[in-house]
Amino acid sequence: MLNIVLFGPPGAGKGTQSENIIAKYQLVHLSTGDILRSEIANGTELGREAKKLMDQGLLVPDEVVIGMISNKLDANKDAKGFIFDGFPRTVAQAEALDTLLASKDASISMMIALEVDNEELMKRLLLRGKDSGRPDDANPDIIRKRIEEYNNKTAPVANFYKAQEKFKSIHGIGSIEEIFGKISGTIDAR
Ligand code: B4P
Repeated sequence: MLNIVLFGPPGAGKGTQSENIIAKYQLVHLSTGDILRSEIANGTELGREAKKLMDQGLLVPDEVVIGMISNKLDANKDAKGFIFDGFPRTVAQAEALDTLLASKDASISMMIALEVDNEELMKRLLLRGKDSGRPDDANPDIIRKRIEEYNNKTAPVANFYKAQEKFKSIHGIGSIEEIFGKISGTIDAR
């Protein structure tokens, strides 16, 4: 199985590059952001609770996202592998993911981290906010809060995968094709 964690700050290109990775390697896409937005669109209780946090740029509680991922893994038993996009976002989520995968005799193959500076992140997210309808993209203060949450809670997840020698860093500025070329080179060299 090929199981990839795609990592990086908000706006680094995770969702964008996930589409390219799935098309080339036929992996199942598990984006916690997309799953949460679909819960919000369906007006579920989970979606209502998540929206309050997401609109402020805050992370949703670990147990909520871990439960969502567990359900998706169970629903895709025959998958060739998974791309985890926006998950794990805390060390507790990373530990839970290892446990979930071990119970299926599987493990993470690698973490690919997209490195992009704050100024470029702000530019990309405000641009997307013009037509995405995402309240968390429309306001610079909320974007700054998301970057702060990333630095405080998510950045330490890189050390978790460095300790397992699974961490691969990629410079995330340039054209989408150029960056995908570097990502697929890293995957193919495994
Ligand atoms: P996500 O949906 O994961 O959103 P994101 O961090 O903004 O990244 P995304 O993948 O959408 O953007 P991308 O970088 O591709 O999370 C949203 C919220 O959900 C979080 O703030 C949190 O509240 C909650 N959440 C999600 N997962 C959670 C978890 N595990 N635990 C707790 N809470 C969780 O792209 C951004 C823009 O850049 C796009 O417009 C794109 O076109 C552009 N772009 C991409 N590559 C580019 C390039 N090379 N050059 C120029 N522009 C580029």
